[in-house]
Amino acid sequence: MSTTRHAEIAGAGFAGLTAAIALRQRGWTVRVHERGEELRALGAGIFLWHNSLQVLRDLGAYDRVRDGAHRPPFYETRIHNATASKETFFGTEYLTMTREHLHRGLADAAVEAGVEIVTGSQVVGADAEGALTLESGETLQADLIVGADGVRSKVRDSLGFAYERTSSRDGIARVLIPRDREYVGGDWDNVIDMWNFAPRVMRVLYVPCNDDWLYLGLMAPNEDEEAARVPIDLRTWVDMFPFLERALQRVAELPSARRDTYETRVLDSWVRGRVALIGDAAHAMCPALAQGAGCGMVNGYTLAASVNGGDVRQSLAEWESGFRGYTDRCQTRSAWFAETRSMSRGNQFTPEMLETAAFDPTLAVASGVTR
Ligand code: FAD
Ligand code: 5PR
Repeated sequence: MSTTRHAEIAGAGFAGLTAAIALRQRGWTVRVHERGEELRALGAGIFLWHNSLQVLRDLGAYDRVRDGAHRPPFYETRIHNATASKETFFGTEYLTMTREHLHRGLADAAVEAGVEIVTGSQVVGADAEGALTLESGETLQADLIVGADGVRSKVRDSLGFAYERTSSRDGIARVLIPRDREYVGGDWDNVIDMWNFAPRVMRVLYVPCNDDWLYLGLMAPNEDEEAARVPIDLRTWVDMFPFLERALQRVAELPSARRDTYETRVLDSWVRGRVALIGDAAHAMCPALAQGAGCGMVNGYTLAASVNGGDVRQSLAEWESGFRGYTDRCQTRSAWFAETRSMSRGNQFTPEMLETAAFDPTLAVASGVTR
């Protein structure tokens, strides 16, 4: 009788791919279903912090992600164009990169590890006994089902997990444009979080991703029709950020600009029988602490480490009670930042606010100490 255990995963995003690599490296056979016809990441840039970078190191995927990413010297906060703080987070490491770069690194590592990825495969639901159902009507049995199918998770909703949901009052248009030193002069390697409150609330988050690409996040309240428009209303943005005019012109020229709002969803549980939820399916959060993908990757990794023997159902329940706290606290803190906009004051990344970023899941897994 074969002792190899098998996992079916819904969603080839950052969380699903991380779980797939970690399970495969622990001897599981793994199949990932991605509804998209191609493997790719939507969106612009992303931050990864120590917690998820430690996961990448343990999976052997760190070097390929670091190469082609950016390590900003400072996280600078400006309010009404005056510098409020230049933070280094007490040495907590982080990298910025394009989403495409991170996604390609994870997808390549998954394929090298022997994960089977099926594109154009849409999941419609799961059951707690370990069955995954596809749109084609096919039902697949597994020892473990992972729902990593994002904020509108079919796996989650087919099983009727209960959740509380709060929507954000601000939204953000996220774009990548070519980097140019002229946009901000000598500070151009920093992350620069530029806030304005008068005469209206508008914010530009400036994030170098590598030598060539700059991620800009243009945030405004949803109710401000001019500032929330996409493609962006160039005059409205240049009025507020005149020194960024050349960069904003490039943004206005982009054909495919989109704008997203965000929400917090807190589930009563992440686990039902043989099914576990990770990533936005389990814990959609506000982006303020830039930890949505990071937590998803950490939880995919700790999940794989937790089902390394014994009864899968019991291991999953222990995984949730042992590891969920870091994500819950991050969700709460991120939602508070989004609600109060208090990041604009600078020096807001206190050790408490950095708890999830500084967490080392590889040490927790090795030592068995969780919280
Ligand atoms: P997703 O990335 O949504 O991936 C889900 C995958 O599943 C997709 O490939 C999708 O096509 C597939 N799928 C969906 N439904 C099905 C189905 N039925 N069948 C098969 N496949 C399916 N996080 C960070 O860590 N750092 C940041 O800097 C950061 N910045 C952010 C900025 C903003 C403005 C926002 C809104 C979010 C930010 N986040 C950040 C959060 C991050 O984007 C998400 O948490 C992360 O993408 C979630 O990853 P995931 O793998 O759970 O889900
Ligand atoms: N961090 C990042 C981000 O994209 C956003 C925020 C923080 C990387 C989006 O606005 O505070 O909202 C934030």
